[in-house]
Amino acid sequence: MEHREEQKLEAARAFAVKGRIKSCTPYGSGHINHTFLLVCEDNGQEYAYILQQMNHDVFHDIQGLMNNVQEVTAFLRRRILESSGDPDRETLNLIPTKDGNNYYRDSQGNYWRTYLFISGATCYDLVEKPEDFYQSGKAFGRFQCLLADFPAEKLVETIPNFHNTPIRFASFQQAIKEDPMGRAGMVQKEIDFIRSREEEMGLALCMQQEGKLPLRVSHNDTKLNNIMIDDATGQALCIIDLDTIMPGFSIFDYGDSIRFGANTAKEDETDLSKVSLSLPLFEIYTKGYLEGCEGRLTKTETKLLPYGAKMMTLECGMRFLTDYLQGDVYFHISRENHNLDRCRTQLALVADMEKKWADMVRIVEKYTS
Ligand code: ADP
Ligand code: GN1
Ligand code: MG
Repeated sequence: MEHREEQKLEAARAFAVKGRIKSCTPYGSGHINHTFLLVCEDNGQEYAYILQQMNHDVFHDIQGLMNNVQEVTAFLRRRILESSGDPDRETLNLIPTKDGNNYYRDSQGNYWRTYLFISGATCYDLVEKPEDFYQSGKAFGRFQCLLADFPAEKLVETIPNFHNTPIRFASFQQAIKEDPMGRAGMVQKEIDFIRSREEEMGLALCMQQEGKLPLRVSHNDTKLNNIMIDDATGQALCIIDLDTIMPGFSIFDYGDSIRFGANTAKEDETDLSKVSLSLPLFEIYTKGYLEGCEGRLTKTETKLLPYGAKMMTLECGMRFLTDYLQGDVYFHISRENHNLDRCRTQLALVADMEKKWADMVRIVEKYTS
C-alpha cells in the first residue's frame, strides 16, 4: 500500500512529539504494520520516533490492542525502574496524541500510534553473532517470567485463536477448496506435506484441555526482528511488537524464536539448499531461554520445546501458503510468489527438524536435567 504523504503527515502531527517534523520514512521489515521513522527537530536538536499505521484488517479491536500495549508497557516500565534499568530504552514507550489518547484515527479511518525510537540498537533478520541469539533467548525467557505476574484478565485477545494450529489448518483447507487465485494446482507438493502432518497439530491444545499444559501470558510473535539488541553492549535491550501479547503457550514463544533465528537462511530465501536447522543455534537459544525462565517452566513444557519449534514452523508455513492461495491478503509482500517462497523455507525447515529430532530432544534434556 502506498502511503499518501498528507495522510502520514496528518497522523504525525496528531502526536505530542517535540518540535517540527523533519522527515518521515518507511522503516523496518515487519510483515503486518506500516512502520515509519519520524524525525523531528527542536532548537537544533533531533528527536526520533517510530510512527506506525496499525493493520486494521489483522487487528479488529484497535482500542483493545492499544489498551494491552499501554498496560503491558506501563507494567514493564515499573519493573525496569525497580531494577534501576533505563525505561526509555528497555521497553516501548507510547507517545500520546495531543488530545491525550494512545492512538489516532485519521480522516481516512486508518489507525496510528507513535513510540519513542530506540536508538543505538538493532533488530536482526538473521543471526549474525550466536551470542545475540543467546541473549535474545534469555530475554524472551525473562519476559515470560516477568509476565507471569501480569494480570491476564486485563488483556483482550487481539487475534482470537492466533496459535490454534487446528483452526489454522481448517482455514488452510478452506483456502485450497476456494482457490480464488487458481494457485492450488501449482503447490500440490506443499499441500501434501502439510496435510500429512495434520495429526500432530492438536497436541498442545489437547494437553491444555487435559490440564497438562498451562496457558501463560505470552508474546506470541517472538522472532528475532522483534527484539532489539544493544549495539554497544551486545545485550538484548528491548522486546518490541507487543500486538499479540495474550494468553498462549511458552513452547510456542520458544518455538517461534527457533523457527526464525535457528534457520541458517532468511525466512524468504529462494535457494532452499541454504535452509536448515542450525543445531549450535538451537542449543544456544535453548540454553538462554531456559536460563531466562529460571526454572519456572513445568516438566511437560520443557519436554515439549522441540514440538513447539516444529509446530510454529509448520503453522507459519501453512499460514504463508494459505495467504498465497488467498491472493496475498494478510502478510505484506514485496515480490511475486513472496509468500510461496516463505512457505517453502518453513516446510524445508520442518523437514530438517524431523531429521534432527533426536538431537533436538537431547539438547533440551541437557539443559533441563
Ligand atoms: P510489525 O508488526 O509490522 O512487525 P513491528 O512493531 O515489529 O511491526 O515494527 C517493525 C520494525 O520497526 C521492527 O522490526 C523494528 O526494526 C522497528 N521498530 C519498531 N519499534 C521500534 C522502536 N520503538 N525503536 C526502534 N525501532 C523500532
Ligand atoms: C508476522 O508482525 P511480524 O512481522 O513481526 C506475524 C507472525 C508471523 C511472522 C512471520 C500478527 O510477524 O505471526 O510468525 O509475521 N504477525 C501477525 O514472519 O500475524
Ligand atoms: Mg515485528
